[in-house]
Amino acid sequence: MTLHENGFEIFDAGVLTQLAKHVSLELSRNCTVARPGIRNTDKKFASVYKLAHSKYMTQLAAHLLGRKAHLVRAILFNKSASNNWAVPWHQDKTVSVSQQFFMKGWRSWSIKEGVHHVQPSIDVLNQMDTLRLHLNDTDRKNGCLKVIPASHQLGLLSVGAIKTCVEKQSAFNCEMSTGGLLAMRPHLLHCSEKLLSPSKRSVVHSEYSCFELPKGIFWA
Ligand SMILES: O=C(O)CCC(=O)C(=O)O
Repeated sequence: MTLHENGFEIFDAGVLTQLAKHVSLELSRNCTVARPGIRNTDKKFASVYKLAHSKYMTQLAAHLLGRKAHLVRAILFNKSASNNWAVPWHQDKTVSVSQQFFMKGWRSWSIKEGVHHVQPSIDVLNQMDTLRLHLNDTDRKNGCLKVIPASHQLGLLSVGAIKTCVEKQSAFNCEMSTGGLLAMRPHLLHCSEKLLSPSKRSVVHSEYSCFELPKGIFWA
């Protein structure tokens, strides 16, 4: 299954196991926030910065996109018995940038945690990949990510179109081992369910893009 055709691809990234362990250790010591998603994680935790800028991650992102890629944002998705949550089927349509600017097709500007967020046009999403590093073994019982293969090829979908697509097509459960890496297009339809077992599930979700922003604007 390739990222290009299916919108996702699983890599046996044994090489990342050590980095995953460092991230887990730092988070177990210093991450006290119990929220589904912690934004700007690369700016809050040195081990996540190291991971997101590691040679393996940046080279893989560039290889998958066919051009040099930059980190757009890094989010930690944490699920545990005391911080249990689910997300419905959706597409990731938002990026974060250093300041607001005008560009055709970019809309819905907002500020989250002091950072400008915006929905870019679909051609930008097609020039992005998300690399999700798993910090624990993850399966259906502890809320692994579910995806609808190839749904990124349908473009940006309305709520009704998402419902139809999910009813008609089978979902794939992205069951992964610790240190496993899932690459996906941001607009691949995905969701995840609550934990049904006591084993926690943490993922560092890093988005990269080869899209060239206007001069003086940076991914934030
Ligand atoms: O990690 C998850 O379970 C959900 C992640 C998510 O909602 C997202 O990537 O937008």
